[in-house]
Amino acid sequence: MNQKTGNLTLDYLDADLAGTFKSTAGIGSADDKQVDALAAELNENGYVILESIISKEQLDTYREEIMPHLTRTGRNNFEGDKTQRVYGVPGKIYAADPMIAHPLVMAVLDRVMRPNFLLSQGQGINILPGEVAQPIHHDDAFYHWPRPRPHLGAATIWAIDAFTEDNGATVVYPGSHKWGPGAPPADAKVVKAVMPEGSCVLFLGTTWHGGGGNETDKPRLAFTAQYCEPWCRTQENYFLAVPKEMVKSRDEAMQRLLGYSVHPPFIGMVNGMHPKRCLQDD
Ligand SMILES: O=C(O)CCC(=O)C(=O)O
Repeated sequence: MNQKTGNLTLDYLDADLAGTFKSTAGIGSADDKQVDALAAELNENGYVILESIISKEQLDTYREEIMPHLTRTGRNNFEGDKTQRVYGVPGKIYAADPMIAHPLVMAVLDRVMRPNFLLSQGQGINILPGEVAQPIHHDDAFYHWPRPRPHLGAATIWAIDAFTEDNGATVVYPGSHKWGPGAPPADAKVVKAVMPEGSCVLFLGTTWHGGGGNETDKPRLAFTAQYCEPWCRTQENYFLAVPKEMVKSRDEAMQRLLGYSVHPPFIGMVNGMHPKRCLQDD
């Protein structure tokens, strides 16, 4: 606080005021040059593909644990008549955590989002044979703020099965994050995020994209993690969707992403204190 004028100063707005639980912003770790290059590509094209960055063992564990939860197909054409979805994944299993808090993804997001960005949605998606293409969209659309504008979020879609030309690979419109209002023009360039299993496509919340149609006879299994700026409302309410015991047993990175963190000076506080105190009091 500026004592003379009584105005909040910028220093105060950015200060980590918490005494006990310091900020865990900057949880990513990767080679700086690699991260610079990926962030530049993301800012230029609106998306980037990170190839083969989780292990076969992690993929297998996720597949085994998510499958019992994929019991329902969609309720509308956005969710997809032949697409199984499960929401609130961090409240059901731990096996998506290596994707949600992947160090390379975190490091790239640290370059394009404010410190202490949050997880906004964690969803399992299984596109079944015969599914048609999902309506294209950009994920930030529900934050009603006119385009062109900066992104307020970003998302990963992880290929648990390899994404191919014809099994429903995510379609992405390069450069569309810079577009103004309205749907993509008919002649807009579109690419398919064809990638090996264990890879993800990372795109900005303003980038137009959609799930592809599955013309094969096998499902296309994926996991998507969406992130938002630390001052935005998250799509999923993790305080209700993730049992406290499951939060307590997670590392600091996951706790922060699930909302047990503060965007300085005080967004996220509980009774004027850091929300992590609520993990201690019982
Ligand atoms: O499944 C995909 O490839 C994309 C899914 C998507 O964009 C969504 O459900 O919002």
